[in-house]
Amino acid sequence: MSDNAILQVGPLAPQLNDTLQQQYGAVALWQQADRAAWTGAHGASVRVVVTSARHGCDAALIAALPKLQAIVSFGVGYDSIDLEAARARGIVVSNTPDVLNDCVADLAFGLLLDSARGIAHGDRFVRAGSWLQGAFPLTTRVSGKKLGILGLGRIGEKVARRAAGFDMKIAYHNRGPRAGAPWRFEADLLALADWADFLAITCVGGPQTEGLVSRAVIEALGPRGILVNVSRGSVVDEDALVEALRTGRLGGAGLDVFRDEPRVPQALLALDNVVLAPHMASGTHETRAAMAALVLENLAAFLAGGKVVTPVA
Ligand code: 8YV
Repeated sequence: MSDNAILQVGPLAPQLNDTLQQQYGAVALWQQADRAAWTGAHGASVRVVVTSARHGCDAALIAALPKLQAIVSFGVGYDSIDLEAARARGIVVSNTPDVLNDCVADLAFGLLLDSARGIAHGDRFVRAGSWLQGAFPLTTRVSGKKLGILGLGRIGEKVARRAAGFDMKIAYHNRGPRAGAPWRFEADLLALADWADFLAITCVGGPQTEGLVSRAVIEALGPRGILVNVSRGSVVDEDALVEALRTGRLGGAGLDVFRDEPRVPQALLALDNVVLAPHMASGTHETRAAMAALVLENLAAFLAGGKVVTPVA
């Protein structure tokens, strides 16, 4: 392996950073004073990029690395990686699917419970001493309600299974019905939102889902409806969402993802009908360790045999 053969785009978990640097001699791109100057001088020696859903790998970086053969990413989402540019050059791309399904679904359900039952709001209420002045307002029942799932993939299915434990009625919208799925397929997202009490977004990000949850979908969910998003901020018309939450045209929301992370629309900070989370759905010790292990497995497999374990389809 030549010097600079592995390039790490941004910081990952400290232990993973250490392994990549010490065991694989990975170069930390984010620590270079001038990124373009570094790729200009050393780009031709890079064979593998290690990145994450957050740090990505765009067409410009791919173009600056003429010998690049693999992009190994930490995270299941790959909307920040230019797959077309990678495919055009025969570059293999891997992600970390499955190992995070449970934790992401857990958080989706947590956000749903919190948005409906006002757990974080109740916590603020107690801390502020407001309980001494009177009772907390009534909240929304979750058990037995209708849950719409946008994107019944591996994570969406885990959300559905949790919902079944709450005796919920479940329907989903995908590009087409998913073979073997026991839940009702709804071809029209607007109809799904209209039917559902709650809509959970678990689809992929990127151009094919950009703005799918439009103003019309948000308004179909309605003043008593709750939107939960653990996918990508890009799936939702965020301006319409903020306005609907502010004016009561949407009942509530639980959001782990935003369009311009870590910046959250200022208007949301003052609202009690939204629960805000800092893109933390996969962020447990257990899941992040499993994701890191899968990154290293993909890297080792590629270096040993030119194939990754979990390629992006
Ligand atoms: C990660 C994610 O937290 O897997 C994904 O696609 O969005 C999250 O699990 C994060 O993006 C990793 O950088």
